[in-house]
Amino acid sequence: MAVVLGLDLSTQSATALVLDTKSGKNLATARAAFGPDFPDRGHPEGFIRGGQNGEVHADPLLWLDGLELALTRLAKLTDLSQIEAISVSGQQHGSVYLGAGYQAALADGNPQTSLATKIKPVLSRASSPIWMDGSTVKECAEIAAALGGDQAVCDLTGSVATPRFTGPQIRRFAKNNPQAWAKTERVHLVSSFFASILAGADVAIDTGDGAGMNLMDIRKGDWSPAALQATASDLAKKLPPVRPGSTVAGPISKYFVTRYGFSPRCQVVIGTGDNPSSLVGMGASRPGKVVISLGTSDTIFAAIEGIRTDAAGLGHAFGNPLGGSMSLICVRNGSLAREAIRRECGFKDWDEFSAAINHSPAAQSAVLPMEEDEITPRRSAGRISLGKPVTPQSLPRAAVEGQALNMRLHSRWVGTPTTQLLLTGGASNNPAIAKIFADVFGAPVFRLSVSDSAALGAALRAAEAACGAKMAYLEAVFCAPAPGVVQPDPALRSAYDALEAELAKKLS
Ligand code: ADP
Ligand code: XUL
Repeated sequence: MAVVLGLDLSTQSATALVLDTKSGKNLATARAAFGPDFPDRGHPEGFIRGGQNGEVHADPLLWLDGLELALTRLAKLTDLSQIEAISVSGQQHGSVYLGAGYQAALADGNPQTSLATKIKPVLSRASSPIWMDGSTVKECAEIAAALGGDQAVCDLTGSVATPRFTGPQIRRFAKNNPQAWAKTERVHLVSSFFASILAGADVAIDTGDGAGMNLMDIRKGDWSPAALQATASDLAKKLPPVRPGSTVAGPISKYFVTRYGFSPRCQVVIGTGDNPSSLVGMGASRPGKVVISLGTSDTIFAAIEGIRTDAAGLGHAFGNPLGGSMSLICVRNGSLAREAIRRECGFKDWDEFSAAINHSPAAQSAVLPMEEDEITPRRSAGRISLGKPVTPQSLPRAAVEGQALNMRLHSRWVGTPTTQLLLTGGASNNPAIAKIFADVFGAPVFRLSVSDSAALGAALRAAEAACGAKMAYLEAVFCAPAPGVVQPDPALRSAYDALEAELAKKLS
């Protein structure tokens, strides 16, 4: 049994979580928020607003500074030399482009220069497209045409060609910046980039996160030569290999030993995406449990038997980092839309927002708050109103109900009834929001005692892959539901059915 570290590099923050698997204790959690902790960088939500043609990028150097700040804070809370293994969770689909000299930069153990200082000169693309980027509609059509149409891409890669996915993003870069593409020697996902930073060497992409690229053969768990060819020239040699999530990359780099006091024996396990990582952290890696994550994006996902794909092209099949696959639906207008509504209503905090929810009757009206262009459903920014007209007082409830109904509608293709929901992500701690999800899905809602499920999943994967711990034991110890299950109100069922039917009609 061991002390392990899980790192989550998400859209808005870097989180570091240390567990002692023997005592079952969470020894320390530290976080650095890319916006509030780095006000001079000018990216209050961690990404770069105002890109052309739907581009949304982020600064990989800010992510590196965020990692260093989280580790600096962590070192004040716990002894980092006791950590035996680390793994990483990263926001999915985002990509980092590295050019000549990148391997030496990764291996540079000099503690006097920061990670950002080492990596800056070897970036062949200054910024990283992230999952919010919708600029690649044309490239998606080109990839689909080359591979025989949407259904063929979906059968091959688990998803239709999807604008935020890495393959279409790479294609757009290679087409628009051929010189910079020629200079690119390696494309990493956020998860594999940070695993490489920790290992001080190039590290593989896992099958979980690799499935979010439109490049991996979902059944073989390896790059599809046809998809690579349809995407960009020379892509095969610019990608790291794909490996199972249990792969141990090697010992931590000298930089972390000398700068932060890690043991040179600490092992790095390859990373995965934040949603696959949360699947593990929620104890839901075997089929039967449905997870809803209310973070920057709202996602609903579950481990599934075999592979299922969404004929409507909005849902995805990803790899399950512990083997098999998982379904996923991602809604872009999650927490940032709830924040926008909170601001619009003039509420100073979440307590006021929640009070407004509690003072409005349920299942009367719903609003799908697409404050920015949405990906599920694929729609330009705008709101869809359902049921009775909404008032300023009822808007918070109507908006959260609209978000929950939208998820319910778009997860029907998975085909498994939701008998219980596991809720995670920043907004899951809000009891008024949790109650709406219980009522709309007609299922009890559980939350876990350890929040930060993506970082927790990374820590559990590290313990299993590098320290020989058994996942069944780890789940029993760290993934127990917190007291206070939220029960649904069955009397609301028919009203929500009617609102969902109205939403389906308005979207058809
Ligand atoms: P990510 O991992 O995508 O960076 P998190 O899961 O950490 O995001 O969630 C961050 C979001 O959680 C914030 O944008 C904030 O809007 C939301 N949040 C935090 N606390 C509450 C709350 N009590 N009620 C509703 N939303 C909340
Ligand atoms: C999933 C997705 C987002 C990101 C950021 O497909 O795009 O959930 O992983 O959290």
